[in-house]
Amino acid sequence: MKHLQWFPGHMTAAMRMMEENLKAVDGVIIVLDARAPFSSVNRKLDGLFKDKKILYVLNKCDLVEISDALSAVKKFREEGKSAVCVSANEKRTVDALYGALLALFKDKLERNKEKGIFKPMRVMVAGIPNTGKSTIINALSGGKKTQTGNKAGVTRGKQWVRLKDLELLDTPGTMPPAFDDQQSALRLAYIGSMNDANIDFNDLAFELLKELLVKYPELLKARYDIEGVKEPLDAMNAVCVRRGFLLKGGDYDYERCAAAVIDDFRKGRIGKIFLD
Ligand SMILES: Nc1nc2c(ncn2[C@@H]2O[C@H](COP(=O)(O)OP(=O)(O)O)[C@@H](O)[C@H]2O)c(=O)[nH]1
Ligand SMILES: [Mg+2]
Repeated sequence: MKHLQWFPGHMTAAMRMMEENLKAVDGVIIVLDARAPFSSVNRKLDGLFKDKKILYVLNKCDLVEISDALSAVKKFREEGKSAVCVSANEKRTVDALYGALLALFKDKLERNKEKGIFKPMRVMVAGIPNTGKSTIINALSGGKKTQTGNKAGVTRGKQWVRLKDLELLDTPGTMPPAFDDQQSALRLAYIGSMNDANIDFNDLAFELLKELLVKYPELLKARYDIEGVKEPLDAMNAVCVRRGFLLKGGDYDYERCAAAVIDDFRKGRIGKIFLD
């Protein structure tokens, strides 16, 4: 597959917005995708926020086995980082996230209270595109989206969402300027964090099937009713036959096949798949 492209230039404005707001925030939620929690870390953000309290949120945990989610969280914690598993659409986990945020700021909130200060902790919500940042803010705020308007030291027009003890700032997704390896870039493409417009879906589905044939052959077999397939091209062909993705004249319609496979994966229809 040709080298995946990404465009740091498009991310510059978002990075600048975050830098400008850095002074105004007490901490940061970095939202990761639980299907690829290590690939979806943007080290540039980790660097930007190095002096802030950071909570890593592995979101979309409904799309992976709970054991995979928990062992990923454990790895973050072993590095001394605060991390939690969340499914933005599951209230119980969103409540736990709120609890984890309060715990992160417990000392400061208590110190403020002793001084008679009752101002909310300000938290920026950052991460690569499509990890569920906006959904999490909506879930935390119960969809209220109480906007507190402009704040001193904050770029005009910024929308803060006020919760009881917290105030959240949504940010646009930002990609790392470079990837350690092509594997991580591919995984971000599978989960929809890359711009699909720059991606050849046939290649992407081929690479995804290659990976799944090794790691989750039983899920592929169950989803597409394909037996004894070892090679990704054979898997593409078998899916075309099973689903009737055929062109006039009987050739395989790889485009429809690829779109279906990627969509199935993204919606969790192939099963619970952990990529990292
Ligand atoms: N399955 C699942 N989908 C989610 C979850 N959180 C968000 N999404 C979906 O992921 C997509 C991107 O969410 P969005 O909040 O716009 O991401 P953002 O770009 O980080 O702000 C949307 O289609 C959401 O419905 C989750 O916990 N589980
Ligand atoms: Mg968003």
